[in-house]
Amino acid sequence: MTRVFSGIKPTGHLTLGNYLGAMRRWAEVDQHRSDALFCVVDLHALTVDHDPARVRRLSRQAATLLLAAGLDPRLCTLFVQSHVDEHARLSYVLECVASDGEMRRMIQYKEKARREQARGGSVRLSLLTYPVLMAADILAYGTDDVPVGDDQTQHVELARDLAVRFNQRYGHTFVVPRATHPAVGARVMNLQDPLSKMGKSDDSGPGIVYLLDEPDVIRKKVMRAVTDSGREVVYDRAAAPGLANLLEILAACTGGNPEDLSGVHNSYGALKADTAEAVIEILRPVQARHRELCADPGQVEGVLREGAERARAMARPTVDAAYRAIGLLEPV
Ligand code: AQP
Repeated sequence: MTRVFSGIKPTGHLTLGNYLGAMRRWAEVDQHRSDALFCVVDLHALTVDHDPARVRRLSRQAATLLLAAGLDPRLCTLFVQSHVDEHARLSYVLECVASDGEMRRMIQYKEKARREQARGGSVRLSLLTYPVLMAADILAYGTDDVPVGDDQTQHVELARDLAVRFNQRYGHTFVVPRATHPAVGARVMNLQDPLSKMGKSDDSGPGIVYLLDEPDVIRKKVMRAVTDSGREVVYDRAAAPGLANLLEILAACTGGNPEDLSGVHNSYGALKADTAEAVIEILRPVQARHRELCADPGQVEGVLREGAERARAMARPTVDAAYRAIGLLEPV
């Protein structure tokens, strides 16, 4: 059975981008068709300026929202990265096959380092090595497929390169993984800046739809989305990125196709109103289930405890094998 691994970073409240680009497919497809592990990757949240209490709160919230979105612990393994030591153990070994140059070429590193510097902060070393830890997350489990939004493709490519390099130098140890993407919703853009991804740690609140936003808030955000000059509703990513983003969101929520949907709206207002209602409808059951789970926090804790036990048992043999292969003496 195909092994699938994917994660979500508790760096902010989860967004519609996280849901359409990743979580929904994890729940609807991946956990049913594969041996799937999903992880709240909290160590990754420490790579930028952070508030410890907030990271803890967001980690719990992310796990709760993943369950609310439909992950079922009878079908998949859900856990928190820092509860399984194998990730950090393997990350160090992979740092020994990665190069400084390939880390500095990572687009997300360049963007986030720039952002940290603009805020007057220093760039943490862990931001540079983040993709290696992500490679460890993936490789520790013998992962075949990594379902992600297309912003993560470069990081999965790095995991592939490190797996191949390690296997060539030290003997076959890792499965070489590949990224898989949803057909629509792979890149949901910021409503106020349709050339930038809708990212949960961005500062532009009005451009981001959060999974726990109230319907009225969603309506307001979508109705105020930046559109393009012109009147006709056309689907053209390059010439009309704001409209294209709305059409893609509507398509991802309704199961349609952005091109066809452009033909059925004769004004920007009508497109926005339909998109807002489609988003509200798709998030309604997730929000309801989230409320139920919040009333029973012991349930979420139990899922995470069992998930970490299962994950540990799955990762340990591969990480031990990597330690032996690279030349470390077995513990006596
Ligand atoms: N806007 C997006 N469109 C489609 N997919 C997205 N994902 C994130 N944003 C979008 C996908 O969600 C999964 C979990 O993402 P993550 O939390 O690991 O990190 P990220 O990609 O860095 O997401 P954010 O929201 O942009 O976080 P920050 O702002 O902290 O960097 C991934 O599969 C991702 O592709």
